Amino acid sequence: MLNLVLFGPPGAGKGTQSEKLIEKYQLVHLSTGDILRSEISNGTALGLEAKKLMDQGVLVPDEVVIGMISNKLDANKDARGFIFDGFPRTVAQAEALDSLLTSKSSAISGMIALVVEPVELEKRLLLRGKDSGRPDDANPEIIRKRISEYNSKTAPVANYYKDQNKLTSINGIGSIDEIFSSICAVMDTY
Ligand code: B4P
Repeated sequence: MLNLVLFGPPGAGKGTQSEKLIEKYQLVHLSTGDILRSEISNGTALGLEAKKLMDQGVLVPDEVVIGMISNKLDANKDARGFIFDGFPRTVAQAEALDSLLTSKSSAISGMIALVVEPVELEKRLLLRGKDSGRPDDANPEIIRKRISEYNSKTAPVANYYKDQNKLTSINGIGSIDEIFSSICAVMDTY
């Protein structure tokens, strides 16, 4: 199985690159952001709770997203592998993911981290906010809150994988196709 963690701050291009990667490598795309937004649009209890937090730019509790990922792994038993996009976002989530995969005799193949500086992130998210309808993209203060959540809670996840010799960082600035080629060069070593 090929299991990739695609990592980076909000707006780094994780969702954008995942779309291209699943097509090329025939993997299942698991985006916790997308799963949460689908809970919100379906008006579930989980979605209502998550919306309050997401609209403020803060993370949803670990147990909620870990449960969602566990369900998705069970529902895709025949997958060739997974792209984890926006997950894990805390060290506790990374530890839980390792346990889930170990229990299925699998493991993370590697983490690819997209490196983009905050000024560019804010620019991209505000641009997307103009027509995405996402409340968390529309307001510069909320975007800054998301970047600060990333710096305090999510950035340490990179060290978790670095310690396992599984981290590769890639420049996330440039054309979407250039970045995709750099990611594929790493994918092909797995
Ligand atoms: P996500 O949905 O994961 O939101 P994101 O980080 O903003 O997405 P992404 O990084 O994929 O955006 P992309 O680059 O594709 O999370 C939203 C919220 O959900 C979080 O704040 C949190 O509250 C909650 N949540 C999700 N997962 C969680 C978890 N595991 N634990 C707890 N809470 C969780 O796109 C950005 C824009 O840049 C796009 O418009 C794109 O077109 C553009 N772009 C992409 N590549 C570009 C390039 N090379 N050049 C120029 N523009 C580019």
